Amino acid sequence: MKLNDLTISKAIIEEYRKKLLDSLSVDVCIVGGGPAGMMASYMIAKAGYKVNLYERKLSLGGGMWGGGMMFNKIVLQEESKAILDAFNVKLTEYEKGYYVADSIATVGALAYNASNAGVNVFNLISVEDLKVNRANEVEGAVINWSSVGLANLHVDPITVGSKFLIDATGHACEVANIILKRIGKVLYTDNNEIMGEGSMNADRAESVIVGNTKEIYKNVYAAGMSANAIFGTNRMGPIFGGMLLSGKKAAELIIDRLGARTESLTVNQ
Ligand code: 48H
Repeated sequence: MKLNDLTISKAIIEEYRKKLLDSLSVDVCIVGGGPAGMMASYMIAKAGYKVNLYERKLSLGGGMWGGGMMFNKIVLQEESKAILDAFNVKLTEYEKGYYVADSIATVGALAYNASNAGVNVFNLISVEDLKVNRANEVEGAVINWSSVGLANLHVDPITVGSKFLIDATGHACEVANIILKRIGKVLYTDNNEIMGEGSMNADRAESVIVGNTKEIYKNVYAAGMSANAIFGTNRMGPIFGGMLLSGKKAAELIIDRLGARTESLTVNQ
């Protein structure tokens, strides 16, 4: 077959344009495509809702690729085994209750299943601000190409509307920071601010992360490492079960409010 370069260009532009227009007003915007964000997006899409996943970098995966100190293996505990099994990620039981997975395979499985489930994935796009109405309610995300920020260009962003947002930005808890900057000290924490993450303690951190996965401001939820940072609890190091369970919990809370039953975790073949 003789290939036409212009058809290739047209195919990319038209298909991306469709995706962009289809994602201007959605049920949920997720900021951050690490393990927590990918997991939440998968569950929300599987439940039949429209969800956008924004990732600043070229690739999804956040801090998962590098395992611990660039040794590309991750540890997962018993409670998260069912999720990895559902995604067909190979696990080795290192010691009773401690499972080891290949970080590359795990990121790949999460990204593949999220995209296949119908998540509108936007890599290379940063959420730089929030859409806030006169009643100080968050109504969506303000997005721009990450390259605009990297090149320090003065280019205005555009806006996307959503009923709910998830801060899955990891240690930086960027959505919570934007709320503090734009709206004030209104977070649903003890001091209404970001309480800051505590020292490394896997046992403590993983035992509280699902509980910390909750609404941080009206219609805005925290998932993953940002949840522990916002509520002032520990970091956990290279154990990733809590990230997946937290993403799942955030999705369940939002699906509940959107008014549907959560589909059981299934993997698209
Ligand atoms: C678009 C953004 C923006 C933005 C950030 O860091 P992540 O992997 O986050 P989690 O919570 O899914 O997983 C945390 C885990 O990776 C980790 O760091 C652990 C377990 N640490 C323990 C420890 O002790 O250190 O992913 C967040 C993603 C990244 O890919 C960012 O690029 C992206 O969010 N991001 N994307 N717009 N404003 N801010």
